[in-house]
Amino acid sequence: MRYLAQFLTLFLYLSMSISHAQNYDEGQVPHFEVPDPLLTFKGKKINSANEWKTLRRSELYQYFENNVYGKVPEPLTMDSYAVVERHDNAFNGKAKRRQVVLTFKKNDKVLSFTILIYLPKNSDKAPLFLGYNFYGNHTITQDDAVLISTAWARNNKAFGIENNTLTAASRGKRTNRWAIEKIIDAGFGLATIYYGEVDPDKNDLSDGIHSLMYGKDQERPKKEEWGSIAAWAWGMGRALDYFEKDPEIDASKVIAFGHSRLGKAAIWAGANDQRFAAVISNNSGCGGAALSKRKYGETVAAINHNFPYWFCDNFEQYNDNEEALEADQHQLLALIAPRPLYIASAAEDQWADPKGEFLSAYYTGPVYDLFGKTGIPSQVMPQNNRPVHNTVAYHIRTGKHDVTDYDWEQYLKWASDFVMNTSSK
Ligand code: GTR
Repeated sequence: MRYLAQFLTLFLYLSMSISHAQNYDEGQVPHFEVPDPLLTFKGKKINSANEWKTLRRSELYQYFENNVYGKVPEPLTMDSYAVVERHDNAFNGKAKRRQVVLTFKKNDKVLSFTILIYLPKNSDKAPLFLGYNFYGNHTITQDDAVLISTAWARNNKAFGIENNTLTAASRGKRTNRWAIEKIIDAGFGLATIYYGEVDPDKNDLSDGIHSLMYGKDQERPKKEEWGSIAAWAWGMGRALDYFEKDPEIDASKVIAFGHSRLGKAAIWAGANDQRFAAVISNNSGCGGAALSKRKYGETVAAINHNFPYWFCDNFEQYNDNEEALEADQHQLLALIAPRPLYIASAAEDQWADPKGEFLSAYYTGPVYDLFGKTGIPSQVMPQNNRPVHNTVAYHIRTGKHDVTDYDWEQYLKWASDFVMNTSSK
């Protein structure tokens, strides 16, 4: 009896660890059929851009909304905004700086977040990149005037963050990820928000923007309702609402940008809101650009296990069950069409499955074709540091999971060609 019990425990342990083991061997990637973006769930073939827009796009959008990211329970518009700080000579006179607080109210609750904006001095109405940061607006620059968030933050010894509180000790700690001067020199603005002000990145959905939408005694979203990624995506849309009111910003040229989990949020923001002119996903991986059905690196089960609050509860039905997904992430990316889309990977970031990110960008091709736009021309991955720039763009650079100057140089060149000069592309 005792042996039987021991055997059963061992068996259970092994089968659990096998099912959660991460695969990094291309030979072990399961064979699967890539779901056709141009075939409706009922089997109708889509033949035109108009059919895509009216028949297919909405059913795919709803699929991702109900099964992956979760629905926003109700629309909520900004109650007010205030430009709390402004200066016209930031970055040695190159840039204008604005800090704008947006406030939301519902059910006797209030939420505010602060957008830090740098705009090129010589532009009347600037295109801009909008992207969240991980540790507060003040970490992206040495600029002393940048306000320090009071929202909850993850402790980080190297950044001097203790007691979940941000202080001046972390000022400028993430300048390496934000090529602000290059962005300004290329004629773009940059807007950033500390994501923890919209929804703290912890396993607790009773706080952040979620809390404004609950009924009496409710503490969790329903199973088809939003997790944190959808909350962050929602915040990007609200920032865009503000940009539409700001005469210094060209709201028709706002590029949603994000790295990693915030790359997942940027893609979902671009899918939700077709006012975003373009989307850039930097190393977004599982639940972002990477194909889930490849089960390479991070899997659906792994991400739901480690971050159970990022997606809606319905997503859990696909743990170790990617076969059951009726749509994969290339179809999420296709929701960005016909707008410019850039997917970037890093060679050492195998957890994010660079090949799965590449193929996902590649498989958007038929949808971009319908609009006469050019996607990724070949199914063969480009070499490291050899970007492919079309309306759909891709690069894999050498190095780790990160955002580097190299990445920004590519984004700026591509955005100048494909977001600013749209006539010929
Ligand atoms: C990892 C997570 C990834 C990615 C990354 C990040 O731990 O597994 O999906 O989002 O965090 O955001 O840096």
